[in-house]
Amino acid sequence: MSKKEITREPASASEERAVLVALVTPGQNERTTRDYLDELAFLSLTAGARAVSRFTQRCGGPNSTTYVGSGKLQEIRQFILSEEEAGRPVSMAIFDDELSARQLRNIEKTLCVKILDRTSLILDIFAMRAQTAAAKTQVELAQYRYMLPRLQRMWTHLERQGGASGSVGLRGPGETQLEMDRRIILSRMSLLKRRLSDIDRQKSTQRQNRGRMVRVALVGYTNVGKSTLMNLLSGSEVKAENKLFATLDTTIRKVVSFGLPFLLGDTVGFIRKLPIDLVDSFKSTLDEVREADLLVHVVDVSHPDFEQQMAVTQNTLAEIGAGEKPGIVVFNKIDAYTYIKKDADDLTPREKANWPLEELMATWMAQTGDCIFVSAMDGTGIPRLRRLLFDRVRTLHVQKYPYTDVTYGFYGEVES
Ligand SMILES: Nc1nc2c(ncn2[C@@H]2O[C@H](COP(=O)(O)OP(=O)(O)OP(=O)(O)O)[C@@H](O)[C@H]2O)c(=O)[nH]1
Ligand SMILES: [Mg+2]
Repeated sequence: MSKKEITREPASASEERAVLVALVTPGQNERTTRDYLDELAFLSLTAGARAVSRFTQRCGGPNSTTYVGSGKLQEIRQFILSEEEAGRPVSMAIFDDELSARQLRNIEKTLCVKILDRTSLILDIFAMRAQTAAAKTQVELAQYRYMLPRLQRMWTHLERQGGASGSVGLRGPGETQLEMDRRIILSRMSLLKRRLSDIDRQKSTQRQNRGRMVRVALVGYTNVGKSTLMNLLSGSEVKAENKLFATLDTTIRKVVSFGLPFLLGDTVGFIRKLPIDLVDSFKSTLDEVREADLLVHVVDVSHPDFEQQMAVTQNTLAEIGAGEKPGIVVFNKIDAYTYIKKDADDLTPREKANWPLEELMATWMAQTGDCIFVSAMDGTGIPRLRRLLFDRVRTLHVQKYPYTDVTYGFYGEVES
């Protein structure tokens, strides 16, 4: 069984139009696929392309040559052709999972539009967002890492031509070109790695020179409000917007809470299906997380999948070796929390989507003491968050710098 949903929304002149493709498999049910596609649509919008149609296919797993079955691929092709005829050209197809060189080659041949997958789309956004030398170098390295195993597809047509005509001369350049490309990329990659290790060294010296202060890092899924909280707590002006991966570079600010100074860092957000290779490329950015004394895990409680987003964040933290760090959980955006109220005579089992905020709060509070519910938007709970942070930072400070004489200033009244 397959399903096609078409949303015809007007695209602005400069905006590209895209179709999205995903699978429903035994390990990924229809609802999860829909959520992934919602996120993919948001990612593509962030990159500058409006998703005009979604194609899903129910199957045992991705087809090794074309990802979806050939019938589905034809259906997508028909849609692209009909849009073209109607004067609304679709310029790309975005697949929700990482595609192999072979899949890319075959799909491209059939659909004749640009083919992207989740990873290359994320890389594209990263490239757009990178500001500092460190971020730019990291993105370029990640792009080459992605490109290298897929290089061949660009040259197979030349090799095939050569093979068909039996012309060694034609096949030769194809292979040589491929070899050359590989060599150029590999040497560029080692240059980038060297550059990154220089940057790492500089950063680590900078970190050592930061003085005797506890280091706190804001971590969490992308778009949950980390930068907004950073601005609120530190009085800085880090860019915060309703786009994925607004922050790519780590920003560190000194915050003085009730007289006690500490360092607060804003970091790159995490996302589902982010290949570990890519996470690896962002080592410099993630060092801030790895070396923090306390992690503030920010969660967008108004997002229907916030629990899954929390799990993704925890897994990513574990992958980078920061899974065991002390932390607090900040459930943000409580102003936007909504639930479906059930009628008294509705006897169907109640789900989490039907929980009022108070119930959700009580459940999480019972599970973990170190959590707090706030709204960075309207300021609810922020004084309590400051107080909780202060308490945790003070404890860590005393442990880390037992002989430092810290005179704590004003403790202040904390609103409840
Ligand atoms: N309703 C509501 N929106 C919020 C709240 N906090 C942040 N936002 C909005 O959420 C969006 C994302 O906020 P950011 O602070 O950029 O989120 P981030 O976690 O830094 O995102 P990335 O850097 O992209 O990973 C922005 O449009 C904010 O205005 C809140 O408490 N309530
Ligand atoms: Mg941010």
